[in-house]
Amino acid sequence: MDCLKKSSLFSLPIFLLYFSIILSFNNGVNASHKVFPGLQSTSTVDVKNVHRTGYHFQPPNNWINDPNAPMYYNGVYHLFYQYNPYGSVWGNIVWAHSVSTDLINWIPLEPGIYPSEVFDKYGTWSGSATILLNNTPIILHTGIVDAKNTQVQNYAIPADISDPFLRKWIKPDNNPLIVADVSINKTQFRDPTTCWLGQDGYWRTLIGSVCEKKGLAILYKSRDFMKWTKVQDPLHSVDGTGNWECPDFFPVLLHGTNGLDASYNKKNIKHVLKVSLDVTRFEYYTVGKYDTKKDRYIPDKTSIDGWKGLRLDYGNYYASKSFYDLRKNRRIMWGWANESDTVNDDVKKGWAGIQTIPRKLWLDPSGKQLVQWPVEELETLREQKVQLSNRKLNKGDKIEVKGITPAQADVEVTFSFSSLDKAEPFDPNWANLYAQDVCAIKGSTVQGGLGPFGLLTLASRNLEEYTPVFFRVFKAQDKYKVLMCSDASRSTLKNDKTMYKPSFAGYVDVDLTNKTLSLRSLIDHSVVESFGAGGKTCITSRVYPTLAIYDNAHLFVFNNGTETIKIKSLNAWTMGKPKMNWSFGHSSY
Ligand SMILES: *[C@@H]1O[C@H](CO)[C@@H](O)[C@H](O)[C@H]1NC(C)=O
Ligand SMILES: *[C@@H]1O[C@H](CO)[C@@H](O)[C@H](O)[C@H]1NC(C)=O
Ligand SMILES: *[C@@H]1O[C@H](CO)[C@@H](O)[C@H](O)[C@H]1NC(C)=O
Ligand SMILES: *[C@@H]1O[C@H](CO)[C@@H](O)[C@H](O)[C@H]1NC(C)=O
Ligand SMILES: *[C@H]1O[C@@H](CO)[C@H](O)[C@@H](O)[C@@H]1NC(C)=O
Repeated sequence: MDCLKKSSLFSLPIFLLYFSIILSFNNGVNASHKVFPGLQSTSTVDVKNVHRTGYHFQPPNNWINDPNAPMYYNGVYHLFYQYNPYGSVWGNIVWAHSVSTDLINWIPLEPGIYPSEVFDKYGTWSGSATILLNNTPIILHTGIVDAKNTQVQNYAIPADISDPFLRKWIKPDNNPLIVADVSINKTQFRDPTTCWLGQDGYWRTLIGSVCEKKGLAILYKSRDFMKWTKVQDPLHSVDGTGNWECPDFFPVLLHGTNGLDASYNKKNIKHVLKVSLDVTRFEYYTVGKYDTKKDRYIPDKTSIDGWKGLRLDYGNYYASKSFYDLRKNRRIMWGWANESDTVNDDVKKGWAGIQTIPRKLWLDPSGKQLVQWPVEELETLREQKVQLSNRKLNKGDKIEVKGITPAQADVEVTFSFSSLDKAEPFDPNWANLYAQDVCAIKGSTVQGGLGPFGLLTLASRNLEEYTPVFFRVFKAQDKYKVLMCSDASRSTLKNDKTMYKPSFAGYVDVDLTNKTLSLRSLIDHSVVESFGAGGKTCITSRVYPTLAIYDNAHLFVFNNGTETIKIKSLNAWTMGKPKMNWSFGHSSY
């Protein structure tokens, strides 16, 4: 592939078209993170706790972003993450490190990787872990070598493999392992994946990149993990999608919910390629086939390959990374949920960013999409429980769920209805819109036929503030379309026009034969993570109520459609606080 050297004359009209689309989304900013040089080392005066999460992963203060190199090794889960030790905006990034035996309670350690050598002096960015055949872990990650943002791929290994927590990591002198050749834009060349071993005995990794607006998953091969060569063509690329960050490539079983090691490659599988699209700041994936002879990935015809494609999550969720958990034979994914408030708010509150609850993921029996579900360990935090069943909701009704702490809760509800007849017609013009745009038109206050119905989370008593998570069923020409929304537009009374309050939404590809729809929401002070239809569609919203805080937060179930909805069953729990012993470690940066 000679992307940068190729004449672009032939593709100029297409290029211009994409370019204008990208510009209209992007406001001209084409960097991963907005950079605020003056604020990067502003230390926190006062850590504001009101919107801190109770059971999500979050250090005591400062900025965090991408989860890095998650792995399970010798009985211990490791989570590294991009962290600014000196401030609550992006900058000064090191790899903070925490360990756990259950994915819920964590012990913080000193940073595992931080800038110190010529090959990473200007930054230690994201990367992944691979467990080698001799059962030792190795990390591949991106180093920034100069002020011009030149990116190379480095490796790190544990200093003492007998230390159960793998506290210290070494970056050997033969780094960097991979540098960009002339065909690659070296400022857009990052985030190596977990490596997989081909039948030919070569390790492979993907590196995210872009060339002339074509997103790329560049493929490298190595026999000994030290000497890497670029494969001529990328594993996959898509015109007009812009820069690909944090690619993730893994096999999934055709049947069942078990996970597979990255190198597994037998007949009973498909592959998934996930990329974080820098331009839209969302996570897209396709399900497809990995042709190992050609070393190419081909998405199935049922998977849209681009901005209209499936997203892992339709909300505040980015830079996710999955790993194979040998302990429970499952694939687990971590994702970063950024803040939706303003940079000034982040500086004031002294922290920014959380990791979402780790999710188990597997292929839906249809073979067309993934299913995601919070890891079962989360249920150990469930405390007081309330239950409702067989409760009717007519149009305009709402029922309060009492007896738990709605600001820090886990809610599972199954709705049923007796007919699909009242589903509203789906306007054919909406086919060109994103689900989010349809939700902005048809919100919870717009009465409908079959829906809107769902939960009002983080609600103040008189609904001055609330974040509704709900369904709305439409009748399109040949089928029903189920819209799921998590709408932040009324989430806060804070009068700041610059605050991000999107009506996040996705469609749910679900069989309505049984006339039921289920929803689970993890509510945690400033985050609502929701899973529709057993995890087929997931949406994370970050919200900042001013009234609906602590004990003044309420939870309601509502229906605003003419079709009567029944709460078939509802189980809700107060969630406890995991141990995140933050006084331990955090000594030396
Ligand atoms: C490389 O990427 C940067 C950042 O997007 C861009 O400014 C620059 O023009 C690109 N260089 C080339 C040669 O395309
Ligand atoms: C239901 O619709 C009515 C009429 O638009 C609106 O006033 C009310 O707030 C809606 N209820 C919810 C829970 O959004
Ligand atoms: C419908 O319900 C039956 C009985 O509970 C169940 O076996 C079946 O899987 C359900 N079908 C769908 C599409 O949910
Ligand atoms: C935190 O961890 C340290 C070291 O393991 C231990 O001594 C201390 O008691 C712990 N503190 C809490 C509050 O759990
Ligand atoms: C999270 O923050 C909002 C508000 O500033 C931005 O609009 C999003 O682009 C951003 N998301 C990511 C993944 O950075």
